[in-house]
Amino acid sequence: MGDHDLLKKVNFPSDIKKMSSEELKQLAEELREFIIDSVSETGGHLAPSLGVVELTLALHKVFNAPEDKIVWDVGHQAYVHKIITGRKDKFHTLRQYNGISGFPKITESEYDTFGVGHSSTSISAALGMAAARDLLREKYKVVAVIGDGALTGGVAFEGLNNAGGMKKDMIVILNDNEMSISRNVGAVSDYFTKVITNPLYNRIKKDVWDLTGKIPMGTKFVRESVQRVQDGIKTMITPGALFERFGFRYFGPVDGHDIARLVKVLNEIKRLKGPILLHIKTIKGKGYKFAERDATKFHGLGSFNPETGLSKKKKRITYTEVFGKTLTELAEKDERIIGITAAMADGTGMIHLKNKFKNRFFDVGIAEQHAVVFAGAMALQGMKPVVAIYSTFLQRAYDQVIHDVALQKLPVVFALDRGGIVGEDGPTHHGSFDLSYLRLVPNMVIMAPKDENELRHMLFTAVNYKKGPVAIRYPRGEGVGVEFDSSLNEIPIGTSEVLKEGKNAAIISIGDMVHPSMVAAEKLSKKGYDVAVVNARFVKPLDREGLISVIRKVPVVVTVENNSIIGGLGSSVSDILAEEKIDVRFKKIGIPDKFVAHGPVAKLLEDLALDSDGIVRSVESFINS
Ligand SMILES: Cc1ncc(C[n+]2csc(CCOP(=O)(O)OP(=O)(O)O)c2C)c(N)n1
Repeated sequence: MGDHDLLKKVNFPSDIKKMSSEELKQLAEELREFIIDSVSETGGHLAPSLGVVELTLALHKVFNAPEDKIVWDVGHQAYVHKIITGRKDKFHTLRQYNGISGFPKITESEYDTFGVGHSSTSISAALGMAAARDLLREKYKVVAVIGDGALTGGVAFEGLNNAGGMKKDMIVILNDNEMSISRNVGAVSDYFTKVITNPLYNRIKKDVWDLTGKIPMGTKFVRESVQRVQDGIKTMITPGALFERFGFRYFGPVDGHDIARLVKVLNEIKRLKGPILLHIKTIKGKGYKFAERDATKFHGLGSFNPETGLSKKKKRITYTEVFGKTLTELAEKDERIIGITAAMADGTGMIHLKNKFKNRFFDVGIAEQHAVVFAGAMALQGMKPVVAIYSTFLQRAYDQVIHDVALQKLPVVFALDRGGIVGEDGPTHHGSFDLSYLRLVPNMVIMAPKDENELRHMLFTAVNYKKGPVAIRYPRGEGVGVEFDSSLNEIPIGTSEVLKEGKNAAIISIGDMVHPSMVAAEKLSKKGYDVAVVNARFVKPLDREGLISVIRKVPVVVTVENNSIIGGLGSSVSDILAEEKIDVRFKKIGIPDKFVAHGPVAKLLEDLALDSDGIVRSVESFINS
């Protein structure tokens, strides 16, 4: 690693204001080394941040943050922003327990203008700021930075549409690297590629930029005429026609790694009125050969060896892999099974289906709402859609789950990966709410497997269930390490299983909490307590009869779930107790009514007393209270 002579001197944006283009270029290289080195230890979103080093420097040189507002979309690319806004010395704590967040966070820094983690919100947030600014007669600039992937999300278009109509002064920078996590999809992305690779466009691109990229001068009449001609030319031959129709003035595309050019262009457009869109072209993972070669792997990853780019090997198969492989296996036998992902083919394991049955795999872009409606319609027409969406991102499509799928009893399978605490990505990404938010939806079947083997049976059960939607939620990361059964069996809907009998207390547990509950019961038995353990398997329909018969045999019942304590498994068991007037001492263990910070999953679960020792403590003290 170099000496980082320039980076040493940089802590705040004021430190780069006077730097020349040459110095900024050098600083960009130093920043890349610094980030690669640090993220190889902490893990994180490497390739997105490497792609916007020059853009971030240019933005902070030209605009005056924190007065001017820079709004990052998703926020996974904001590492340079963090480093040069007072957090260089804490950067090694990125995503670590008690360390700085992997995403912009308003409580972390005044330079982080809006909390983010989920995609496609930046234009709406920037417009909200611009509207508030004007009402309060303030003067600052507002700049949203959105990726071409994030632009596939509907909310981004809602923001564009509203912004173009409101004509507020604001700038949207489109960071186009042709990648979402995998290659970007959809008509807008195709359109950019087609226009930009068009030979006519390429021949006159430079002249057009020179002609149209400057602020019109002269009298009002000249200005307006020039403007009209410019707009006409641009609409014909630049990729900006789309944005011009949305009421934005379009500039670009500009090489997003040419820092001198970026600074010049930003200085020019900064003074313009109305909604402006600047289109820049960047390379995801720029400057780190492994990330440039495989931007999907380096989009977000755990620790790795910076010399080789190799990640640490996982010990056991992950739930994601088991899901993806089982789905593909099922799809081999049933040609009506199709897979849908909202831009997460790799993250959800759908990639296995894509590799085998390309025409039965649908990447719809970062468009969870659309994914769910699309799946509903597919189901109605006789297909068996399996929609794999991370628990936290299905929140986006809640109304579609209710209105488009459940209300019509459509047999859509929701594979909810990353259910429960997810770790380093933190509160924007924990899947803390799904059991609760799905439980109140009529017609839903909700299950959660105790291990990777049960996940296979649940998926098999789900694709064969015809009466309505089924959600299977499972955690991030490695399975428990159990053997797989040789055949797949349907689990009767709404049945629990008693894993251990006991007379002092019963633990009713679900999903990834079943295994630690069993370990806790063993530890309790060494302390002289005879505790039963039930794997609830279903939150809906709950195994009413089965659970009542267990509950009636013990004086103490404890439910354990890696889900909000409000509205999940514990709440549904407590409903039964009230309805049946069962007199038993009852306690719910789960995620309390707060947003859980980031850190390693094991540590966070320990803090929440959701590890086996925590369960032992809770059960023992409750028995003795
Ligand atoms: C609602 C939602 N769905 C999915 C994701 C997961 N996700 C994070 S970044 C990303 C791709 C973003 O692509 P782009 O905006 O082009 O930025 P790039 O990483 O290419 O710089 C996805 C799908 C998310 N953050 N939010």
